[in-house]
Amino acid sequence: MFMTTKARYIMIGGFLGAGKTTSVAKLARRLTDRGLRVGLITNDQGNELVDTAMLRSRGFATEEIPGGCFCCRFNSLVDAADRLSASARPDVFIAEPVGSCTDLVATVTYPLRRMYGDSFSIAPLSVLVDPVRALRIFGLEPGGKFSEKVLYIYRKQLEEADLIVINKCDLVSDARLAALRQAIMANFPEAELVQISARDGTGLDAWFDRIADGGQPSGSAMEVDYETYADGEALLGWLNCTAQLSAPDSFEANALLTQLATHLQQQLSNQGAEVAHLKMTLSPDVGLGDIAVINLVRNDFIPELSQELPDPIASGQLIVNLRAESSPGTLNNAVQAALEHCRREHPELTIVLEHLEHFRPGKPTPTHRIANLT
Ligand SMILES: Nc1nc2c(ncn2[C@@H]2O[C@H](COP(=O)(O)OP(=O)(O)OP(=O)(O)O)[C@@H](O)[C@H]2O)c(=O)[nH]1
Ligand SMILES: [Mg+2]
Repeated sequence: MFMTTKARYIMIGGFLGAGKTTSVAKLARRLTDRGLRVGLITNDQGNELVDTAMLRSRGFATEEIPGGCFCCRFNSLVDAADRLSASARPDVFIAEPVGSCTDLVATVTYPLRRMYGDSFSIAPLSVLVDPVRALRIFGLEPGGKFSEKVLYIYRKQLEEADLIVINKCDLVSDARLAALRQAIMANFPEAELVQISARDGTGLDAWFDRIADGGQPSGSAMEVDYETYADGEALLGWLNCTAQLSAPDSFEANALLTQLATHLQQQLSNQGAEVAHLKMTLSPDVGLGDIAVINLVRNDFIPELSQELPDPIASGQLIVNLRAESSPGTLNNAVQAALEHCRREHPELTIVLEHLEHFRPGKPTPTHRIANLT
């Protein structure tokens, strides 16, 4: 390792679409404003990541580990930290694991503590929760859910959390939040519960203070049935794609992203695919680094532009990252149809597909697993 003093290592987990990247960006901004250097690490099962594009567009030093989760690519995680150390010398690393990943304590933070304890001081593990999704999963409200084996992963994520962070509290009433808090406390009594809105800033100070200097507890890590975990991940379809978009004059990037997302949403709902997270970015080829970002976190919500471009653009790169409970082929058909729809609606637009992969995540096989740290 390049570091001479201990850097803080903060991991922010949680299911797909819970608000991890939004929170990472907020925390990174807060730390940067206090004069600290931050290094961010993103992770995905595929390549060409929306999260990396989004965090880099905000000016943060960001390394990505594509093509597999942190636990299965532990050495890549350490290499990414080394690269960041060489370039940005971070005081604080913030890592976002894949949203379908669990067992992070035994396979990531315990190995880091045992092997790199001289370099890193490890924060308690935060696991974010989208309250609308969680109310459905805990059976408190009706609405689309995932299959039982996917929910196994969801519950395991919460079980290993040191801090369960209910995010998006701006979206739900106090009564709904109280019901959710009660359900979480009854099911996961060991965890500390925090309530925030990464979007409007509510509760962030208290949470950030808690992960800025608290230590991670030791002891037995939770037990995980890797067969069920693997089956759960394999029920999810994964699609990452990039395309180059251009027009002789210019086109409205925000409107185009909204149209694409809405069309995709319709296609996926028609196919009975439960969307976990559809996220897309459009990065202009020229400009100051601003990009447009759109997200959809469940079938019955609306695609939300979380970042917009102020002006029309002449050309740019589209990245699509789609995760849903469905076959990869269904996701591929939906994306192809949505792009085709765009071509028909905007004959002036040239759309050149550069990269497309669609698959089910493979069985997780961690590089290390430390079941108990004393
Ligand atoms: N209303 C509301 N929306 C939020 C909040 N935090 C995040 N979001 C939205 O939730 C969506 C998903 O946010 P991300 O930060 O991309 O979620 P993520 O957990 O990183 O998702 P994956 O990386 O795909 O697992 C985006 O549309 C965000 O703008 C919040 O506090 N309130
Ligand atoms: Mg993310």
